[in-house]
Amino acid sequence: MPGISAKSRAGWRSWQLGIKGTVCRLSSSSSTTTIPVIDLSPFVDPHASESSKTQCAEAVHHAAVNVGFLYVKNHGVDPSIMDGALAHARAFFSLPQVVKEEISILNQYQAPSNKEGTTPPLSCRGYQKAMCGLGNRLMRAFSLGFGLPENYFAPFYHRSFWCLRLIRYPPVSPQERESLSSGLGCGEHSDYGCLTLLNMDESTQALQARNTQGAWIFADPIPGTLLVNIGDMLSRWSNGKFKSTPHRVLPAVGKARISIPFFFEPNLDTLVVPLPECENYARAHGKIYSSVLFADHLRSKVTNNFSFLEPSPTATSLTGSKVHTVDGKGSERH
Ligand SMILES: O=C(O)CCC(=O)C(=O)O
Repeated sequence: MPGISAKSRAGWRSWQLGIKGTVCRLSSSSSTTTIPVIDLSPFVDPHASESSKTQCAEAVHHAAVNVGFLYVKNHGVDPSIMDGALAHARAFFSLPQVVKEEISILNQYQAPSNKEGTTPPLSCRGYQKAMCGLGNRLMRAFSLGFGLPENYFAPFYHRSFWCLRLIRYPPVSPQERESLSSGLGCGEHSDYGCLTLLNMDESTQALQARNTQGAWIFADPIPGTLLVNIGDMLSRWSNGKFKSTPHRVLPAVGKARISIPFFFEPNLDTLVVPLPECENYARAHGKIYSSVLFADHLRSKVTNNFSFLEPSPTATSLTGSKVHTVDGKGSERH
C-alpha cells in the first residue's frame, strides 16, 4: 500500500483494531543468553519479603539490560482475562467485513462509541485495568532495580497513555512465507513507550527479536506467561542501558495468528529525563541521551509510520489528533 510503512501496512492487512515453552536464545554483546522467564510473584504478593522483591528486581533489570525481552509468570493477571481477550479478538475478526470496515483506521482512525452491532464484541476496560496493574508491578520492579524507591516512576504513568491493539495476521502458504513474498506480518520496529505486554495465541515461529549480532530469534509463546519488551521511553530513561530491542512478525503458515499487544506508556505530558543513576553506563558506551517529552516522541513515531496522518504541529495537539488507535485516555479526550 503506497505511502504506508511496513509496520502500518501490516496493521492494515491484519485488520488491526486499536482500542486503546520455549525459552529462545538471544545474544548480548558479550555472551549468548536467553529470554528469561521471571517469576513476578514478589510484586503480586503484598506480604512478599524485601529480599524476594530485590531478587526479582535484579532479574528483570538484568533482562532489560541484556535482552530487552522477558517472559513473566505468576504476574497476577488471571488466565481467564488473557484467554477472554483472545476469544474476543477472534470473535471480532470473524465478523462480516462490512462491520469491521466501520472502524477502519482509514475511515476514522478512531473506533466509534459503543453502538450496538457496530463495535467489536470486546469489553476492554477490565483488560486495560489488568494490564495497567501489571505495568505498575513491572515498573516498581524496575525502580528497585535502579536502586530507586519502588514508586519512583508512578507519577509518570498514573495517567498512562496506554494503547491496546488487537491484531490478526492472515495465514500464508509455506512458499509465501519462505520468500516473504506476501510481506512481513509486521515490519522491524521498536516500540514507542515504556513496556509492551504481549498476549499471543499458541502460534509459534512468528514473532522475532533481533539480537545484538543482527540475527532474528523467535519469541514463541510460553503457556502461563506473558511476554514483555522494553520500549524507547524506558530505554531513554535508562540512558540506553535498557534495550528497546527491534522485533518483527513473520506471517503464519496455514493458520491465522492473533496477538494482543498492550502498550503501557507514560503520561502523555511526561518529560522523560535520563536517570543520573545510569550516567556511568551511558558515558562508558559513548552516548548520553537527552530528555524528551513522551508526546513529542509518540507524535514523531506515529506520523512517520502512518503517512496518511498529517504531522501535528505541537505536542499538545496530539491529544485531539488522528491517532490510529483508540486508547483509554485519548478516547476520553475526544
Ligand atoms: O504481534 C506481535 O507478536 C507483535 C506486534 C508488535 O510488535 C506491535 O504491534 O508493535
